[in-house]
Formats: sequence, structure tokens, C-alpha cells
Amino acid sequence: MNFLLMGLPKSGKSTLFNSLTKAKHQDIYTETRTGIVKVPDPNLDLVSNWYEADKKVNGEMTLNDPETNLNFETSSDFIEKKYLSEIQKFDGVILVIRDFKNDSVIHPYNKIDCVNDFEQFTIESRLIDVQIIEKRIENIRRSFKSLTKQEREKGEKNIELLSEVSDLIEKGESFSSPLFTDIHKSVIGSTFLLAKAPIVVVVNNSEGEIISESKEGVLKKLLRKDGRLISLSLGLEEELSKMSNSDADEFRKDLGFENNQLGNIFSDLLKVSNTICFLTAGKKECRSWLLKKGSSAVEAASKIHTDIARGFVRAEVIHNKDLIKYKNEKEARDKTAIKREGKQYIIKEGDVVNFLFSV
Ligand SMILES: Nc1nc2c(ncn2[C@@H]2O[C@H](COP(=O)(O)OP(=O)(O)OP(=O)(O)O)[C@@H](O)[C@H]2O)c(=O)[nH]1
Ligand SMILES: [Mg+2]
Repeated sequence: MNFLLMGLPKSGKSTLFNSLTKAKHQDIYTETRTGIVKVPDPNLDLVSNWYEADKKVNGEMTLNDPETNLNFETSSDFIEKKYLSEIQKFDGVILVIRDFKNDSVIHPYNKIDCVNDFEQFTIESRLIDVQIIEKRIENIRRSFKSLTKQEREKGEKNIELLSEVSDLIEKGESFSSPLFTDIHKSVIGSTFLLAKAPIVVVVNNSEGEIISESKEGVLKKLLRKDGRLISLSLGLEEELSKMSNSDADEFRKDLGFENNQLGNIFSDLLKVSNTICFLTAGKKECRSWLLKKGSSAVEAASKIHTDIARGFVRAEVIHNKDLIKYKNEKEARDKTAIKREGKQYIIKEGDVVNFLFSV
């Protein structure tokens, strides 16, 4: 999974990236930074403790932090134009909006107003989507010369449908509205559009402050139903990420925060992108893997290795909470608690899977 950080200049994108990837703070970056983050998985912790495993490997996702916007005093873009040409490679977006007060950090609109910023984002994201669709239409037109009459007619039909989608987005219709028909959705296919891309909005508060209920309420209303909103102080989180886990936990307690706020972002990222974690486990290594919800056993196998998928014989499956009721794996096998499943079995969150295959 590959997420792009978006937000106005100086909203806190790089600060969030630093906290999640443990990268060093630098004021200016002249290239996109790509970092891998380990996705926490409590089921993995449980199972690797139970196995007393030698090695524990978390699932991973990729974050992309756009280069520093050097025109920040004049730019009010949530994303620089150059990213539009590569936007198709991302699976989702983390939008950072500023709510922290700090006179030494400029705001492109010269006022701290996260609701206004979010409204501006909504307007800009529609324009971006319209541009993405225009580009697809252009590509179809460009291919016309080399097409047969029949293919060209299909192309014309697709252009018509894409234009309808573009008009609906421009009018601010939500992608979940019935005005977007299945035919519209199928012509859009896997094209990345902000109107439907998985999105987590991070409201960046001042240190030690939380967002007011009224502001949060307004933002949640403005956000798509399938998006998630999280509110925390990224400045504070960056400081905490430099401490040892126990020091950070103690500090959090002193501030009155119950749990690791930043950790919550992962469950939101998984949720918006319809992703679950399944496990492979043994004494040598316990490992968590990210998988699209609704995937079959053979699709899960291909996450690990194409050979395992190709030579798939069956999957031995047990949910981690059931597994740890037994003394050890042998007992779970003797009591036939581990089920044999075929290629089409739908993997569930927290399943521990052993793939049997022959190549
Ligand atoms: N006080 C305070 N300052 C913050 C907070 N988050 C970020 N900052 C400061 O705001 C400045 C900008 O933060 P960045 O994370 O670099 O912002 P950005 O979105 O990456 O900005 P560009 O890359 O320039 O577009 C930095 O000096 C941060 O230290 C916060 O929660 N509180
Ligand atoms: Mg930055």
C-alpha cells in the first residue's frame, strides 16, 4: 500500500512523515521522500508471544512525503502540479490540515482555520479529478487514428461517460451518490480519483490541545462517509517518536492522553483502504501481511510468493484467538482445530494461515 501525503505548505506533512518513519527532521527536501512504515498488529504480538518466536515481522506500507514547497508564501496548492503525472501510482491519501498556532510558521492563507482549509482542499481535489479525467479523454482521442470504426465508437461512448463523471465531480456530487451509475464506475475502473481514493484526514493541533468538538463535527460532515478523521499534535508526536517507548508512554500519561494517538492512524489507514492483516506463524518467524478485504486464500498466497499461489494445494487456517487457547500447535492439530481450506476460502482478519503447495 502506497500513500501520498497531501496538504498546504507548512501544514505538517514532513513532521508526520518523520514521526512515522523515524526519519530525521530537515527543513527542506528537494525530492519526494519515500519511507516504509511497519503496521502495528496486536494479533501478531499475541501469536509471536505464544510461539516465543525468534523473529517478528510486521506488515509494511509506503508513505510518500512531497518535496518542500519552496513557493510556500504564494502557493496555496495542496499538491504541486508535478505530482499529478504520478498520482496514479498511489493507493490513497493522507491529508494534513493545520490547526496549530505558531507565529513563526507561515500559513499560505495567513489564517489558521482548518475548516476553511478543508473546504479549499475539497474544491482543489475536484479540479484535480477533472484534470485526471481530461487526460484520459485526451489519451482516448489520441488513439483514435489507429482504431477500427467499431473501436472508435466504443471510445466515443467512453468519452461521453467520462465527461458525465467529470461534470458530476465538478458539481460536487459524492462518488457514493446514485448519480454515479455502475457504468460510470466501470469506465473509471482503477483510475485514481481523489473523489474515491481512500483518505485519512489528520488535523494537526497545537501541542497539548485537542480539536474543539464543534470544529471536529463540521469537518466530519464535510468529509466523505468512507473517509476517517484523526486529530493530534504532530509537533508533539515528532518529539515523542524520538523517545524510548516507555518514556513516550509516561509523557503521554502526564499529558492526559490515554494511548498512542499516532498509532491510531494505522487502523484508520487499513479501514479506509479496505485492508486486513493475516498471519503466517511458527517458532522461527511470525509475520503479518496486508491483504485487501474479501481476498481468497490463493490471493493471499500470492502476497507471499507467486510460486505458492501457482502450486497452491490447500491452506491450513485457524484464527489467532482460537490458536492461543491451545498449549501448542501440536495440540491444536490433534484437536483438529486447524481447518483445511481450498483456494476460494476468504481470509479473515487475524487468520493464521499455513500454505501447502507443490511446484
Ligand atoms: N508548534 C507546532 N509546530 C508544528 C507542528 N507541526 C509542524 N510544525 C512546524 O511547522 C513547520 C512546517 O512543518 P512541516 O512538517 O515541514 O510542513 P510540510 O507540510 O511538510 O511543509 P512543506 O513541505 O514546506 O510543504 C515546521 O517548522 C514544524 O516544526 C505542530 O503540531 N505544532
Ligand atoms: Mg514537507
